[in-house]
Parts: sequence; C-alpha cells; structure tokens
Amino acid sequence: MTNEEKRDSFEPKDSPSLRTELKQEVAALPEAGPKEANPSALTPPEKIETAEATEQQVNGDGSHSTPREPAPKPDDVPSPNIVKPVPPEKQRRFFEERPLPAIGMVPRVMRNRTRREVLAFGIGAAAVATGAAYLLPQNTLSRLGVRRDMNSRGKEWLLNNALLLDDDVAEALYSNNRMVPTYTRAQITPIKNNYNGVTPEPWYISGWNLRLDGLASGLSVSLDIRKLMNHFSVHEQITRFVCVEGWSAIAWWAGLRFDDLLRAYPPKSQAKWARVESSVNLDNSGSPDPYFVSIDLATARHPQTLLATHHNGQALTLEHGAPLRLLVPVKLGLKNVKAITRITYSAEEPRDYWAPYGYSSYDGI
Ligand SMILES: Nc1nc2c(c(=O)[nH]1)N[C@H]1C(S)=C(S)[C@@H](COP(=O)(O)O)O[C@H]1N2
Ligand SMILES: [Mo]
Repeated sequence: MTNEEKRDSFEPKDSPSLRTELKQEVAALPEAGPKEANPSALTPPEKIETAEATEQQVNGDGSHSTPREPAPKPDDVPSPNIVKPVPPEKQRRFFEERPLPAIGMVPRVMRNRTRREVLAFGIGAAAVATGAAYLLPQNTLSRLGVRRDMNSRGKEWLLNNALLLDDDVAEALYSNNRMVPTYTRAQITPIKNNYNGVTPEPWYISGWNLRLDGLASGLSVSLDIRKLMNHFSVHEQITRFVCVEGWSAIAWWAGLRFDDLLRAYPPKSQAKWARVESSVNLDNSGSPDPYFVSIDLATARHPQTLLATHHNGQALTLEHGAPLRLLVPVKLGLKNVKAITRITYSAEEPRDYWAPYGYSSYDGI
C-alpha cells in the first residue's frame, strides 16, 4: 500500500455525510485564475535582518529559529489540489480585518513584541511599573505599594519578575468570550508543514488512538478516530495560525471541540492543565522525540479550541498532523500539537517541549 492508500483506508468509512459535505465545500472554493496562482500572492515572510537575528543564527543553539525549521520556500506551499492560493479580495469591506503583514522575526524579538503589546494593553501598566518602578511618580508607586528608594537588588528582583508578571497579566486578560477573528474562504492562504524534525511516516496511523489520563473516573481511556468523529459534533472555522518564527497562515479547520471532549470525559476535579503529547514525533535524524505542550484548561475550553480532524475540507494529511491535531488559535503555532496521541490532565502545570529553549509556556497571541 502506498502512503496515500494507507491514509485513505484509515479514514472512517461510516461518516460519509461529513466527508461529502466537506468535500463539497472544498469544491465550492473559488477557482484561482492563472495570474492569481502566482506565488507572489502567497505572502512569503519578508526577511528582516536584525542584529539579533544574526546573533541567533550564529549561536545555532537548537532554538526555534535554527535551520531545523528552514525559512519558508515556495516549495513548502501545499500542492494546488489541496488548496488553491486565493489572493485577498480586491475590494474589502470597510470594517473587515486587513490581513496582517507577514514579518519575519526571530523568536526572541517576537516574544518581546508580544510582551510589549500585552503591556500596551492598559492593565499591563502594572507590569510596566514593576519593571521600571523607579521611573514612576511617587503617588503611582505608593499606590502599587512600591517604595521609590529601592536598592539595586530590589530593582533586579522587579525586573526579573516583570517577565513572569506579563504572562500573568496576559492570563488575567484572557477570556473565553474573546474570539479570535475568523476569515472567509477567499482569504485562505497556504500553510507550510512545520514539523521541527522529520515528518512521521504513516506507520502509526492504522493503530492510532487517543489516550486520556487524569480523568475523574480514574481510568485511562483510548478513543479511536471513528469514535471521535462519530460521537462529537463537527465544528469548522477559518482562523489565523501564527508561528513564533514570524509566518502566519489563514487556514480552514474542522474537528471536535476540546470542550466537548472535556465534558464527555471529565478530568479529575483538581485538574487545571492538560499535557498534550505526540509520541510519534521524530527529531531531525528520524529518532523518536515526543512533542508535548501544556495547555491550561480555560484555553482548552475556549470555543475555538478544536481537536481538528480536517484541514481545507479533507482529512488531515501527515504533514499537518493526521489524524488529530490540536488547533488552538488563541495560542502560537507551537502549542498546536500535531498527531496527538495522548492527553493527560493534571493539577500542576506540566512541562513544555519548548520551555528549555526559553519560551514562555503561556505563548498567547
Ligand atoms: N507533533 C508536532 N506538533 C507540532 C510541531 C512539531 O514539531 N511536532 N511543530 C509546531 C509548530 S512550531 C508549528 S508552527 C505548527 C505548524 O503546523 P503546520 O505544520 O500544520 O503548519 O505545528 C506545531 N505542532
Ligand atoms: Mo512554530
């Protein structure tokens, strides 16, 4: 069997309605004319050469921006039978969201930027005050309970804690009611395969199931894809996917809500976190390298957080995480675990694959 056949044979045979429906919707995608298929419409990230970018590359410390994830090339664009690149509509309605320019930024720059934006948000003023307390007027400082005559150790403590504080501020600002923008089909853009290591071969597909641990029942549950697709309603959404490396894509996903899974298989009462893992993940040389992230349960319950089974109307390809991936548009791409094999609920925040590389584990956008 070829990989293609294996993938096809794995798809549940008894959910024709969803599949036909999704296929039909794909057929409804507007045709891209020859001019529109021009790769220039694919908005490749602009290369920004900053001192920091150079430093990051020279260090080559295995961090997120090293050659393990090469810059997107035109070849990374999915073949046109998956999704036809469609340029933004010529005339946008006034209130419609404009696409953000894709800007290449190294992770560190991006992290700082995210922080700055969080801080600029208003409540973030408290975090700014923590970092630069000695610049603020005395009455503001007193309100914050900070004495102006701080010694340098005090300042150092505040600066160190400012970094942690803005994750907290971001978390405090988080709301399950705040939706990320959704887009029209005409705004869909190509999305690259961003497996940091080697894309896994389809060997795991036929025996795949999702294991759940940390449940209220105290049991381990294994669900196959048929069960997941038949027992939960399907939600679809076209949302922006943002990678910390500085590219983003507008993509159309469908799958079940993480929230529905949580309701059907409730976690133990103390649980506040989910560890979402792909045990079939490979490193660059093809050796096993499990990929895992922490997701707080509030984020997991967000209505736009999906366990996606489909992309652009078709079952997920290996490149995008067949048969089930996390789609969490309120978080950076790196939290969107592909080829999930296991979800474990816990009271304490679990470890995150990227934490040793200096990433915040919050990774909100
Ligand atoms: N299993 C697994 N999931 C993963 C990754 C990975 O290396 N392995 N990379 C993450 C990163 S950094 C990004 S940006 C997205 C990319 O998703 P895509 O390949 O579908 O574009 O997947 C995320 N999920
Ligand atoms: Mo990423």
